[in-house]
Amino acid sequence: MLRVVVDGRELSVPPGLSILQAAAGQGIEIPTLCADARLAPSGACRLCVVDVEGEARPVAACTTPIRDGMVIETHSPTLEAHRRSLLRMLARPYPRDVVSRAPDEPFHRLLLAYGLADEPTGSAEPGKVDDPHPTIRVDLGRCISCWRCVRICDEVQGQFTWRVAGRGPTTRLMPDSVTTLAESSCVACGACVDTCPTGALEDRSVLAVGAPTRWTRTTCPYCGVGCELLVGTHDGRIAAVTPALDAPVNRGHLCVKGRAGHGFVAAPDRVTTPLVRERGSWTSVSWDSVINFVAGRLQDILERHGPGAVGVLGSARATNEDNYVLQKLARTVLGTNNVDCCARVCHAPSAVGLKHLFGTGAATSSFEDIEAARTILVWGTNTTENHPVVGARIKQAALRGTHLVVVDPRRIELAQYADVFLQPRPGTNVLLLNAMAYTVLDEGLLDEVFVATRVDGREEFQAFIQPFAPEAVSAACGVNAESIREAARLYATAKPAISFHGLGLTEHHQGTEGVMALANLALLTGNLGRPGAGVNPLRGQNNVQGAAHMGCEPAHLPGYAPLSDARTRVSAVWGSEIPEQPGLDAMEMLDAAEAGELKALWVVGWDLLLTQPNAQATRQALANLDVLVVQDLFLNETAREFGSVFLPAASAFEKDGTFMNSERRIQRVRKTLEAPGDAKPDWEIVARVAQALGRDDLFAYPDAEAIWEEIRRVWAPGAGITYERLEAPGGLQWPCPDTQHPGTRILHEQSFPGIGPVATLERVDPQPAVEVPSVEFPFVLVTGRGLYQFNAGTMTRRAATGEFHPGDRLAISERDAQRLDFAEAQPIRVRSRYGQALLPVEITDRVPAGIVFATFSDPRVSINQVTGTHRDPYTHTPEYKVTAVNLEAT
Ligand SMILES: Nc1nc2c(c(=O)[nH]1)N[C@H]1C(S)=C(S)[C@@H](COP(=O)(O)OP(=O)(O)OC[C@H]3O[C@@H](n4cnc5c(=O)[nH]c(N)nc54)[C@H](O)[C@@H]3O)O[C@H]1N2
Ligand SMILES: Nc1nc2c(c(=O)[nH]1)N[C@H]1C(S)=C(S)[C@@H](COP(=O)(O)OP(=O)(O)OC[C@H]3O[C@@H](n4cnc5c(=O)[nH]c(N)nc54)[C@H](O)[C@@H]3O)O[C@H]1N2
Ligand SMILES: [Mo]
Repeated sequence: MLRVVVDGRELSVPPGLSILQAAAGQGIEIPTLCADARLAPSGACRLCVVDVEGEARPVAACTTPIRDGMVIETHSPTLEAHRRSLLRMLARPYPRDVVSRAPDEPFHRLLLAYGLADEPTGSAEPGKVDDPHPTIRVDLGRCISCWRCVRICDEVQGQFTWRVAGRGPTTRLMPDSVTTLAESSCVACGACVDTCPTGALEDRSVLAVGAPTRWTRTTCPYCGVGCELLVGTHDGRIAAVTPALDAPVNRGHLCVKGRAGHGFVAAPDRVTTPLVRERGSWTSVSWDSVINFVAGRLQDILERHGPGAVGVLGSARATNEDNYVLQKLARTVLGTNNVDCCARVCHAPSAVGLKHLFGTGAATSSFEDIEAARTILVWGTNTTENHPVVGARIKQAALRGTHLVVVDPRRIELAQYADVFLQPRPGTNVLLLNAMAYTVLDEGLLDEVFVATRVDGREEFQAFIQPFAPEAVSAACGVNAESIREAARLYATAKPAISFHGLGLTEHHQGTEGVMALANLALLTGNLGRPGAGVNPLRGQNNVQGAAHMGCEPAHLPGYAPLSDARTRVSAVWGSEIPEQPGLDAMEMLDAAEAGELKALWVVGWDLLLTQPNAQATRQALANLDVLVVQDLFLNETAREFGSVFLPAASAFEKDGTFMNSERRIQRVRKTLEAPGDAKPDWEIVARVAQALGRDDLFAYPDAEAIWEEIRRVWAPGAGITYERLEAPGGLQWPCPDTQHPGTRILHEQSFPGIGPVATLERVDPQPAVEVPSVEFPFVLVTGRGLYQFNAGTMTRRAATGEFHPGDRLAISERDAQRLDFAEAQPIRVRSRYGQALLPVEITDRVPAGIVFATFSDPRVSINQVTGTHRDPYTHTPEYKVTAVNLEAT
C-alpha cells in the first residue's frame, strides 16, 4: 500500500492507480467530464486537475499515477475557480432548458453543483440533430467535445464509427459515413450513449417512454453470453436498458439486442390470456378452464396410448426453474422421458463431444480467459454478430496483439483481424482439424509434459493421423496447406491458446465428432486446464446450457446426469418414480408424430415450424398431432398454424429465476415488470397442470427460489449456489459444490470428472459428405444468423432491432451473381431436394463463389423449407449448414 495525503487526510491506497481512481476509492470525488472507467484516461477535459506538492502546475488526476508520499489537494479555492470557469465556457453555448429537463446527466449535475444551471444561453439547433437512426438520437448541439463516444467506440466496441473532424474551434463529432449515424458503420451497441455525459447521444426509448424512475438488475434474455443489465422502467414500461458496470461478463458493455431489443415486452400482439382453438379460431378462456382442458386432453391420450405418446419440449429462453419443473412434470406426472429442448438443434454436439473426452459437457473456461490468451482460435462462430460482447472482447484482444486464427467459409468480420484466416468448404471441419493435429505431431509442436501426464492414446493417434497431412487434405478442404500449418503452429506454440466454436462446427452431419477433433487439438497442445486456454462452445440462447442441464434431455436428468446412473438418486429426492426407458429427443418426437405414434406435444418457447429443418416434414408431423399445446409470449408460426391450445407466458423481464450462461455461470433473473394480463411464469403454468393431474404434492412451490432449493438437492455441483450468493455481480460458475466454494472459472486443472487425470485422444475418421451438390443443385446453402434478428425473430421483429433488418436475404458472391445475371435485391427462388423458398439477393464479398448464405428469422421466407434431413448420428442435430441448392430468377 502507498501512503499519501489527500486534502489533509493521511490515506493508504493500493498501487497502480491514477490519482482519480485512488481518490474515488476513498470516497473523494474529483469532478471530471472525460473519464470513464471503461476507457484509457485521456486528460482532455482538464476538469480533474489537482495540486500535487512539488509540482509547478496542477496535474490531471486521471492521467497521473499516484505515488508513495504524494501530498494532494483536490478542491482548493483556486482549483474550484478553475473548474467553474471551464464549466462556464462549456455551458455558455449549451442549449437552455435541457439542464432542468435532464438534471441527472453528469454534465448537468456539475453545472448544478457549481451554480451554473442558468448559464446556458444557446438554443436548440435543429440542424445539429441527426434523426434517422432507429435507436440513437444525436444532437450535436449538446456535444461538449469530451470525445468519450469516440473513445468507447474504439476501445470497447472496436467499431471506429465516431470521429473527431476538423481542427481547433471547428472540431466536431462525425460518424464515419460523414452523413448520418444511420448510414455509418454503427452497430447500435449504444456504448456511446452510455458514456455520453450530456445526452447529446440518447436512447430513443427514453424519449418515447420517459426517464426511468426505477432500476432493476437482471440478466439479458437473448444470447448465451449472459450480460448483466440494469433495466430502467417508467410507468410500468421499459424505458432504458444499460449495462451493469461491475458485471464480469459484459464489463459495462452491451449489444444492440440487449440495449434496444426489449420492445417485444409491450408489443400490441403479446398474448395475454389463455386461448383454445375451436373450429379453427382462437377463443380466450380462463386459466381454470384452459388448465382443465390441457390436463383432460393429456389424461385421455395417456390412457388411450400410454406415456410414449406424449412429448414435452422445454424452452432455452425460459429460466432454469421453469425448465426444471417442466421436465419433472414430464417424468413424474406424465411418466415419460420424452422431454428435450433447443440444445438438440444447436450445441448438443458440444455437450456430448466434450463430455466424451473431458467428462464435462460444457465450456472449459471463461470469458476472462480471452484477455489471458496469447492465441484465440475462432471456429465456425460469427462472434461479432452472434455473441457481440464476446466478439468485441476478441477484437480488442486482437488489436492489442493477441494472435487470432479464424476458420469460417465466410469472410466474417473477425477475419479482418486474423493472423490466419482459413476459408474451408462447409462440412470439412474434421479433415481440417485432423490436418492441424497432424502438423502438431509432424512438426514436433506437441506439449510433451502435458501429453505425458494428462493424455492417453498418443501412439494410436500418431498412427491414425498419418493420412491427414495438410498437403493431402488441402484440396478437399479448399484451404492451402501452408495456411493450415500456420494455424496449427500458432495454436500450438503461441500459448496459452483458447478456442471458441459455434454452429459452424456442430450443425453438420459430423458435428459431435467435429467437437471431439477440436478437443484432441487442445489435448495435444496442452491448451487445457489453465488460464487463457480451453475449449469453449459459444452457447446460443440465454439459457440453452441451463435448459438441458436442468433435465430437458431425454436421456439425462438434472445436472446432465445420465438417466441410468441418476434415476434412483433423483427419484428418492422427488419421492416419485422416474421411467427407466430413455425418451425421444425433439427430432424423434417429430418423426414419431409424423408416424402417428406421438399424439400430444407440449412446446414451451420454441417455434418449431420456422426453425426445424425440412419444414414440409415438420408441417406433416405437427398436423398429425391430436393436441399441440404452445406456451409462448406470442402466437408464433407453430401456434398460428397448428396450435390447439395457447398458454401465455411471462417474459424474462416479468419473472424471477436464474439463467446459466455459456461459461457455466448462474445469474439471477429478476422481475422488472408485472406480466401483462393473465400471462404467468412458465413454472407456475406447469405446476398448475400438474395439480390438475393430481400431483400437487410434487409441485407445491411458493416461488422460484423454492424450486432452486430443490435443484440444489439433486445437482451436487450446483449445491453451493444460493439466491443469496447470487446477489454478487456475476453470480457463480459451477462446479460450486458447497456454500463456501468460490465457483470454478477453469475446468480440468488437475483431472477430468468421472475419467481421472488422463483423457484419451479420440481418433475421428472424417465421414464423406451426405448432402452433395450436383448438376441440378450446384450451390451450397449455409444458413445462420445476423446481428439484428434473434433466431425465429419472434422477439426482435417486435423491437427496435427489427428496424435495422429488412428481412432475410440470400447472400451471394459477385461472381455468381454476375454469372446468373442477378441484380441486388432481386427475388430469387432457392430450391433444394426438399423444398423451396423465395428471397431477395444480396451481393457481397463475404461469401465465396459456389456458396450462398441466408438467415432464418423471416416467416415470409421460411428458409427451412429448403434445409434437409441429415442429422448428426450421436445427437440428431440437423445439418443446417449444408444444403445443395439451385437458384432461379422468378
Ligand atoms: N444476433 C444474433 N445472435 C444470436 C442468435 C441470433 O439469431 N442472432 N442466435 C443465438 C443462437 S441460438 C446461437 S446457437 C448462436 C449461434 O452463433 P454462431 O455459432 O455464430 O452461428 P451461425 O451464424 O449459425 O454459424 C456460425 C458460422 O459458422 C460458419 N460455418 C458454416 N459451416 C462451417 C464449416 O463447415 N466450418 C466452419 N469452420 N464454419 C462453418 C458460418 O459461415 C457462420 O459464420 O448465436 C446466438 N446469438
Ligand atoms: N436454417 C436454420 N435453422 C435453424 C438454425 C440455423 O442455424 N439454420 N439454428 C437452430 C438453432 S441453433 C436454434 S437454437 C433454433 C432456435 O429456434 P427457436 O427456439 O424457435 O428460436 P427463438 O427465436 O429463440 O424462439 C424461442 C421462442 O421462445 C419464446 N420465448 C421467449 N422467452 C420466453 C419465456 O420466458 N417463456 C416462454 N414460454 N417462451 C418464451 C419466443 O417468443 C419465441 O417464440 O433454431 C434452429 N434453426
Ligand atoms: Mo442455438
